[in-house]
Amino acid sequence: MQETHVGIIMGSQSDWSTMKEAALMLDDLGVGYEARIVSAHRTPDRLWDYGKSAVSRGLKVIIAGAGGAAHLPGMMASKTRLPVIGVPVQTRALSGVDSLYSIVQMPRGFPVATMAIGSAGAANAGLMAAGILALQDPALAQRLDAWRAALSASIPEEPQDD
Ligand code: RP5
Repeated sequence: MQETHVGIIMGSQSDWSTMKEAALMLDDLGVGYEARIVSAHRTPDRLWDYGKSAVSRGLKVIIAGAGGAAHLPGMMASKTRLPVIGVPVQTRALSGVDSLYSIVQMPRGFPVATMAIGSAGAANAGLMAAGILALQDPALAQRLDAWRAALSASIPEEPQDD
């Protein structure tokens, strides 16, 4: 059975359609993960417990997605020394710029590796987590190299008419 090395957390059920992109990427690359709803505002005790136990439970990277006043990635980074990759979820009111600004402007000492807004950011978060784990996992490094090569090979040299 795959060990669970990545924690995918999100502020709400409504974030899952975005954060699923990270999960699908990890599925493709054969990386074990768990997905949990952990809200900085609605379930602060859950956030606290998750951050406190992350290292001892064997997690190595946390991907945290949230929208709007997106405090989850930063709060998680303040609670664990594990690398935290932040995904700004696209909001309706401000198109995710609010999420991006909330996540990216961390004070010195508590970094969050902030991805692009929305599903591309979530997919890249999966790739980033895999890249971190691949530093210590040669088989995963090979799978990641193969994934990247396949993506490159799929890009045609010349544009086609629609
Ligand atoms: C944030 O508020 C969540 O991360 C979500 O992106 C946003 C809206 O949440 P819901 O009202 O859809 O539950 O905490």
